[in-house]
Amino acid sequence: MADSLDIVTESKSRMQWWKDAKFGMFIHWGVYSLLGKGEWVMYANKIPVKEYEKLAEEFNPTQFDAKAWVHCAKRAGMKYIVITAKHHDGFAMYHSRTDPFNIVDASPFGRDPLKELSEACREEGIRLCFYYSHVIDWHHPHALHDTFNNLWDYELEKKAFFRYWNHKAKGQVRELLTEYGPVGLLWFDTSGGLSKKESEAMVNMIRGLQPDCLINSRVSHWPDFGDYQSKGDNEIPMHGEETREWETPMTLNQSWGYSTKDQVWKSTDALIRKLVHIISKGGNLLLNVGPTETGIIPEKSTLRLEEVGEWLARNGEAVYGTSASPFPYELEWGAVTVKGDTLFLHVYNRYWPAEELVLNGVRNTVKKAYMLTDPSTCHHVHQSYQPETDHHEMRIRLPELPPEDHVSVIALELDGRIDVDQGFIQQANGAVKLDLVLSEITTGNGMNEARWTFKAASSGIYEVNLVNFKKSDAVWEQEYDHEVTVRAAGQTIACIPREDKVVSHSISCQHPYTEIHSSIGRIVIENPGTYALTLSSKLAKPKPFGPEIWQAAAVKLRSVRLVQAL
Ligand code: FHN
Repeated sequence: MADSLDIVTESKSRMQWWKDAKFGMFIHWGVYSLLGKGEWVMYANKIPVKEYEKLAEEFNPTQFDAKAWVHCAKRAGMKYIVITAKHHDGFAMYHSRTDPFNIVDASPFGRDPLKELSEACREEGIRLCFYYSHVIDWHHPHALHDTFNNLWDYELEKKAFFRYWNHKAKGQVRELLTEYGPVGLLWFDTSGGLSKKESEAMVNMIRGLQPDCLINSRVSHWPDFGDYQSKGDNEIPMHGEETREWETPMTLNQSWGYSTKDQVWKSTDALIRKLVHIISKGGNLLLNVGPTETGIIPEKSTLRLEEVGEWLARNGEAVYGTSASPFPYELEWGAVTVKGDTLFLHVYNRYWPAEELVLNGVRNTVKKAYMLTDPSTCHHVHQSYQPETDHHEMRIRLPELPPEDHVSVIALELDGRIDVDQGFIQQANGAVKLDLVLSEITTGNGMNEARWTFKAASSGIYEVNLVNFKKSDAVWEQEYDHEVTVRAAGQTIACIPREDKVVSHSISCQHPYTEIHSSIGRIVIENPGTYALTLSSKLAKPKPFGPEIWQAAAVKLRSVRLVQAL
């Protein structure tokens, strides 16, 4: 029997390719693509199984070209593909011998797209991975989820879950692991209602068939399952929020499956910023495309992916195989990654500073600073230290205009292992951002108290704001039905937070959430130095227990942001 050290070592080496890869393609494709209303259309419109089977008879994606899809992923700089082998509609997108409701036996297409993809991926060195909806299955009479079941065809009382689980779910996972060569990763979803024992049985079966195949956390709703944490859809955590490896599944517009109506596309600029932002926090980005019923990835997606790929072709050194930013907070001008003794500063062009970039808290000496796309450049760096406040400041002289499209990367070669002040320190734009997840939280009487210490580099008047993520259907006044109190530097300010400012270009807040700032008041900092700050609010909650699949909270209080006003 392997001891726990062996298990950790095994998991680490199994994970290495995925950790280095950083960027993958998610593909939601199935019979539902015919209707162009997303992958939940069967449930939303209560389409009877018999009618849905007729739709399958019309599903004939003759333009599907596995090589073209794999090239598209490769050109985008993606290193792995996760495709829906079976989504919640129960239709297998491969030739399953376990259940005839599959693309070869139940549609006129007659080809096995997963076989073709596995060959194309092998030729191109891309890891092929499968999404499998193991609990929700609206086609099978005995599939049983804790919430989302087909109750328009079947009766809850007559369901015998084991009949679905042992035959279809386990049988199909076995097929995927035995007939398509090495599988990089099995991506499970929506496991509500699955027992711990059933979750363990699934994991053990996978480990027995392909020990190197990774498993995401959604294989179970019990904590600590799988090799890494799948964040909620479109969710980006704060620094330090995750103790495990993690990945954000993200839509290019607001839908997973093909949708004719949804035209809310993320721009290339936003996509590149989100990619480097996620990597700088230590995560992977799994970015989705929803091909059409004919088998084409929509042009709005391919164009954006190509542009991301062009950027990565020039700047990939600062992305692949890097590790997370050593700063315990978000930097407002961009993101940071690390490789060996080199620090990469990904400066968002929209925040390109005039003349110089100021970075606080780095204790190392910089040996050389250059633009990643032109290592022959050498930028002047001035470093200083204030012993009274233990404050390290670095000023990097920059060209007037950013040299790259979207995000320009500055490489800093340091004199040794990166050493950064781990406290919350004021950034060059005068802001100090205190994230809830890195506070000490005391709970009690409904009103919780979060506490931080921070370093102010200069004296002055500071505006105090709360940073919130508000869900589209949330009623603000129901969440903030109480006064919030902030105490710092011997002063107390209090108010009921309002929705004062909507941040439309938020980097970490995404659909269905919007970033809202609430002004709480002002505090005076008499002298530079270290201060304690406490925040009392019902919404100052500790990290929720267990995996969060559908992001649940109506309003998430993320941070307190101080910014020097005068
Ligand atoms: O219900 C699914 C949804 O259709 C989609 O597949 C996403 C992708 O992460 N997962 C579920 C909801 O979290």
